[in-house]
Amino acid sequence: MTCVDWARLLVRGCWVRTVPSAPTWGIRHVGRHANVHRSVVRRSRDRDGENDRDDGGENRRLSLPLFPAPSPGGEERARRTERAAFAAVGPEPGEAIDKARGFPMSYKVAVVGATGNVGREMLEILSERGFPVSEVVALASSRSLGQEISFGDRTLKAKVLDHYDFSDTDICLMSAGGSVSKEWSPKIAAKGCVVIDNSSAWRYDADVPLIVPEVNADAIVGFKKKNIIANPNCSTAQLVVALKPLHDAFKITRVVVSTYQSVSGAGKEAMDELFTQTRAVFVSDPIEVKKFPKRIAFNVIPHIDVFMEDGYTKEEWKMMVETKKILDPKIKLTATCVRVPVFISHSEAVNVEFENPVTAEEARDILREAPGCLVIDKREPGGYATPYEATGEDATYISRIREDATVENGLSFWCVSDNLRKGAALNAVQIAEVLINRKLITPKAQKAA
Ligand code: NAP
Ligand code: 2RA
Repeated sequence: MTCVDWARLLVRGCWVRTVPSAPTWGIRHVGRHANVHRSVVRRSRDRDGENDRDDGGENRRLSLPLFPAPSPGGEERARRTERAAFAAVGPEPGEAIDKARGFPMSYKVAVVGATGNVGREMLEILSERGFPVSEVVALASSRSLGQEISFGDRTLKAKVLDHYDFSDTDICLMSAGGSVSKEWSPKIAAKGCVVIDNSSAWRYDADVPLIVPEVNADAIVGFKKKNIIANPNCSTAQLVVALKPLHDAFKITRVVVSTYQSVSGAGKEAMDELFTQTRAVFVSDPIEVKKFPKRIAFNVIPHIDVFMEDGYTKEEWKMMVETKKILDPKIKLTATCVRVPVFISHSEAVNVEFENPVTAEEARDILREAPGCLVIDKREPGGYATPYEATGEDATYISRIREDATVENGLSFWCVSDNLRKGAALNAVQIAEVLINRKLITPKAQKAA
C-alpha cells in the first residue's frame, strides 16, 4: 500500500475500521493495493449514507466519477455526465465515448516516474478508464528496479528509464520531475513516442501545447512540432476548469487566488514528512524538518517552490503564466500559494472580476453544466466541498459562489480538486484520450503491420 493509499484511507476516516493493525508509514511501497482503497472508500461512504442525502439537486453528481457507465434509474444524471465527458475528452458531438474507446487500436504506453505519487495514479487511471493499451511499462530510477506496482489487477515490475528503448512505444506519460524531463523528453520524442509531461520543464515553451482538455483541447494539434505535450501545474489545472465557463459567459479581466495546497503536491517524501511530524507531536519526539522550509504538522506555510526577484514564489508565477497560456493572455492574475497540512487535494479561494455583469445565480447555473465541474453550494453548515470529499474523485468541486459587492462585476468562490488526479494524472490521461479520439496518433504496431 502506498503513502497515497494510506492518505486516502486516512482522510476518509475509515482506515481504522478496515485495516486491523495499521502499519507504520514506512511500509508505503510494498505493492499492489491501489484499487483496494477505492472500494473501501466507496463502501464506507455508502455505509455512511453520504451519497444518498437529500440535497435539493445540488449534489446530484457528487458521487459520480466524471466518466461512469450510465447508472440505471439516473437518466438525467447519465446524460449530463456523458455531455461532460464529450466536452472533456473532445470527440465529435454525438460520438459515443465508449465507441471512441472501442476504437480497434491499442497503444503501448510507458509511465516514467511510475513509483511516485503521480505515476501510480496514472497507472490506476489508465486501468480505471479502460485506456486502450497493448502493453504498459512502468519506468523509474535504478533505485526502484524490480519494484512491484499495481496496474488494475496486474502487477508490473519497475524497469529503469536509462535502459529502456522507446522505439516501439506510442505514448510516454512522464512524471519524474523537471530535470529528468529536460534530458529525456526530447530523446523519447525523437523515437516517435508522444511525451505527455507533468513537470514544468516544457510548459512555457511556445512549441509545446499546454493542455487542459475541458479548456483548450483544440490547441493539442501543436504537439507535432516537438512531439511533447505539457500538463499544467496542479493548482492551475483545477482553477482553469472552473474559470473557463465563466470566461466564456462574462469575460474575465482579473483573478485573485489564494491556494491551500496539500502535501502530496510536493511528492511522496513530503507526505511522509507530514505523517512523521504529526506522529512526533503526539508522542513528543523531536520534529524533523527536511522537505518543507518549516514544520508542516499543525502549521501552514506561505511558500511553495522558489522565490522570484519580485517577491512572488515560482508556484504563484506558474499560476499566472499558465492561466494566460491555457485560457487567455489578457487575464490578469495574482496568486498567494500556501501549503497546508492536508494529505491530498488542493483548495483555492478565488475572486474574479469580469467585463460583463454577473450574478451568483447565473454563475452557479453555468458551472453546474460545465465539463469537469461539480457545484456543491448550499448556504448552510457543510453545504460546500472540502478536500475530504474531493480526494479520489475526478471533478473540480465549486462552492461558496457569491457576488463581490466591492467591485463592479465581481464574484468569489471556493474550488477543490484532487491534485494527484485532475491536477496531474487524470489530466495527462485525458490528454492521451484526446490524441486517440481525434485520431492524431496511430499505434506503431499497426503502422508496421
Ligand atoms: P514523487 O512522488 O517524488 O515521484 C517521483 C518519481 O520520479 C518516482 O517514480 C521516481 O523514481 C522518479 N524519478 C526520479 N528521478 C528519476 C530518474 N533519474 N529516472 C527515472 N525516474 C526518476 O513525485 P510526484 O509527486 O509523483 O511528481 C512527479 C512530477 O509530477 C513532478 O515533476 C511534479 O512537479 C509533477 N506534478 C506533480 C503534481 C502533484 O500534485 N504531485 C501535480 C502536477 C505535477 P524512484 O522511486 O525510483 O526514485
Ligand atoms: C505543489 N503544485 O503542490 C505543486 C506540485 N506540482 O507543490
